[in-house]
Amino acid sequence: MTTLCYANKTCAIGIHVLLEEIGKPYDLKIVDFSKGEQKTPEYKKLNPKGKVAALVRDDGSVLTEYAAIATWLALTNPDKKLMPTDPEGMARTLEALDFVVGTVHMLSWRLWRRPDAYSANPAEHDQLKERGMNAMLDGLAVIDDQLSGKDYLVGDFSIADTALYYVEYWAADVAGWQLPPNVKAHFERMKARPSVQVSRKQEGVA
Ligand SMILES: N[C@@H](CCC(=O)N[C@@H](CS)C(=O)NCC(=O)O)C(=O)O
Repeated sequence: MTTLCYANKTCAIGIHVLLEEIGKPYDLKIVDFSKGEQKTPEYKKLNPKGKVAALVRDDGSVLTEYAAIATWLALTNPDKKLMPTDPEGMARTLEALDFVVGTVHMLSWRLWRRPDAYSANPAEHDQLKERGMNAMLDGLAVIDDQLSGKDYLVGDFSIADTALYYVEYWAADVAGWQLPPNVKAHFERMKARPSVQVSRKQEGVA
């Protein structure tokens, strides 16, 4: 049995969607940030980084980091075709995935969401949030161009799309920003997938 350790409405929603796409049994664990559960000794025994997503695999070993978990899920479930297997397609998938996770999420969204992590001075927080929002919208504009004429980031649906889905959810539904047109269409396409609908229902996002 695969267990997903998961925090409500965070980047782990993309891993949740992937597990639904794969369709094998798994357990969902909610790590409640409002109670600081990600920093408890019990959770840090599982993931010393004190973050989600974390995946406990059938052999009991733990895998962390979105890109690593998503790539491992894709490679161990080749019949689900969650990423291309040719060198060019694989490289393009990781390129798109890394941009979403590394730049749009970690460098941009986090600045908007957690200005306190960058400055202890509340007077600076509005400016930091504005920089985060602008960086996020710049990143989404780049992705909008990449999506031109395409349904998904690298052709067919892939692990890069589940990452894009979680930042779309944050930008549109949490922050209330207008998504650029191709990104908005991608978000709607993702929400039409049964896997996303299950995950939204379980998270109370729908
Ligand atoms: N680079 C990590 C990012 C993990 C991360 O920042 N997770 C956030 C939720 S999206 C988290 O667990 N935050 C809890 C905290 O910082 O206390 C990944 O790709 O999985």
